[in-house]
Amino acid sequence: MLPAMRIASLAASLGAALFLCSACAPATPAPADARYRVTFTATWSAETHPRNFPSNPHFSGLVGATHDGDLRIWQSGEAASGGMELMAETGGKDRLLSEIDRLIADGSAHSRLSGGGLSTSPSTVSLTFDAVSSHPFVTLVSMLAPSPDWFVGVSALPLMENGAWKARVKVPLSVYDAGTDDGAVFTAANADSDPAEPITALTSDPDDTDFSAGKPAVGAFVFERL
Ligand SMILES: [Ca+2]
Ligand SMILES: [Ca+2]
Repeated sequence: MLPAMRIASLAASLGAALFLCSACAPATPAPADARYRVTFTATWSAETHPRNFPSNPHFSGLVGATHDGDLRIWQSGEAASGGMELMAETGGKDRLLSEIDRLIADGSAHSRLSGGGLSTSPSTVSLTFDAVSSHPFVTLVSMLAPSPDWFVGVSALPLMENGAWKARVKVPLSVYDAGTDDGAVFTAANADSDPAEPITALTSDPDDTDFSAGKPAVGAFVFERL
């Protein structure tokens, strides 16, 4: 082999080695933890939802968790957990937070989210939380009140995309029926569903409420990276 060819060959080998080396290098390091603020803006009013609009519209305290991509704390089409039932029927957070604490102990959830509610609607409230790249999904719910078992929320919303934290995510809020109480109107007396039905987007008799397949929306969550 002529020296010039040998050099060229060596250079090609080196180039290939460098290419391979960079290809084999660990992926871009996971981004650092992120801090988010979620703002819950409720627009639900007698103007947006006139049918039987209640005299004391409000939303219960925000409750949820950050978690991995496999966990579903609630999901349309699946049965509500005991904690989700209590949240959707009374706004109580304790049982759901206990369930979340167990999920944290198991490793599928990372941190609990617990914040204020809205004493009236329309109005707004916000909550700040930290997220880690190993658990970049968020689930967050609030009871629509008064109501039998109706709630708003997100389930396993991804805060990362292509390995980077999202700067802003806006989610319009449909209304879900937890499937755990048979009441048909906002102020219905307790009527435990036996057996319970799956969680569904709320479709109501038009004489009872304006909701069909969970819409019109009653507000939005806006997640913003701080
Ligand atoms: Ca129901
Ligand atoms: Ca019930």
